[in-house]
Amino acid sequence: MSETIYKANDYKSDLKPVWCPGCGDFGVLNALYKAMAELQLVPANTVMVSGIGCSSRLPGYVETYGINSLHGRALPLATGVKASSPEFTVIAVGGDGDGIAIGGNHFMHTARRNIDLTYIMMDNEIYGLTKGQAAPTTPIGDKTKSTTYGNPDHAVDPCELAISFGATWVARAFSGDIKLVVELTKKAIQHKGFSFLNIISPCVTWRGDDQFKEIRAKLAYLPADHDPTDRSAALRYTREKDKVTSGVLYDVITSSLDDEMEVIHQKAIKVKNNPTFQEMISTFY
Ligand SMILES: Cc1ncc(C[n+]2csc(CCOP(=O)(O)OP(=O)(O)O)c2C)c(N)n1
Ligand code: SF4
Ligand SMILES: [Mg+2]
Repeated sequence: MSETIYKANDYKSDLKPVWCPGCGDFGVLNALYKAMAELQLVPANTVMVSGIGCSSRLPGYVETYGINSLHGRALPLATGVKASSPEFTVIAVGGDGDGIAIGGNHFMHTARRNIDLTYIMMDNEIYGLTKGQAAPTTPIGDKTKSTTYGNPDHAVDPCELAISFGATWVARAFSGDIKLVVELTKKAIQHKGFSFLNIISPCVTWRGDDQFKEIRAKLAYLPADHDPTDRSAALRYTREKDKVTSGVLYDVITSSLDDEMEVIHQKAIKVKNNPTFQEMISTFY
């Protein structure tokens, strides 16, 4: 029996993206198709999960299982999918608003559990879908639909948050830098544990065409001698002002949620092999 070889086009669904022409999310999607083909991900063993937002439409454009869920809830749902079906490759995707504003609490707890899934954030520093309100990533002073005199709030850095929360693999890229986005998407999926890929993905409609130019002007790459196991160095690079530093900032190996659950499982089996339902329930009394 001949084995199926998947090409990038095989991962395209019948739905055509409804994103505005020039939206940065096209770059993320095209890079994802390529990365999936290079990894030969089996569509029937892959689940894409998102929240709500322009970027959260992405699962609909990929020929795998997909869930376009509730605003800010991609990560708890992805956790449920992975915990119940560990053999699946689970990729959560969404926007900066979805993941850091309403979903910020879930981001923290999913990262610290180090569950083996990938989280790709399409970061345009704005709420795109709801017509241009400021997000937690919007720079201070920027004028948006909700901050007409300038944003009074300090912005947060998603990579700094991810490292602080306990993510074991953290990287940044720019959606116009397709080759790097493909490479980092592959690495993120291959990482055992919670991997977080922050992709700066311009919103041409609410941040203007200039966002591409502005990001390109700030684009920087981690030096070849950067040690991704060095947490302080990773935090130093991600905090650099006026730079969008791309590459793998942080990469460490520690036990993942399924490793820890297996330890508990083994302990429980030692106490009582094949317990009855009543015996299991009685352990809670
Ligand atoms: C509970 C709830 N609150 C608010 C909304 C409205 N809402 C939908 S998408 C969104 C923000 C989207 O921004 P982001 O996640 O950055 O995605 P983008 O559209 O920029 O890709 C908001 C506030 C909602 N759908 N559900
Ligand atoms: S509003 Fe912005 S983020 Fe949404 S599709 Fe258009 S360009 Fe992309
Ligand atoms: Mg956004």
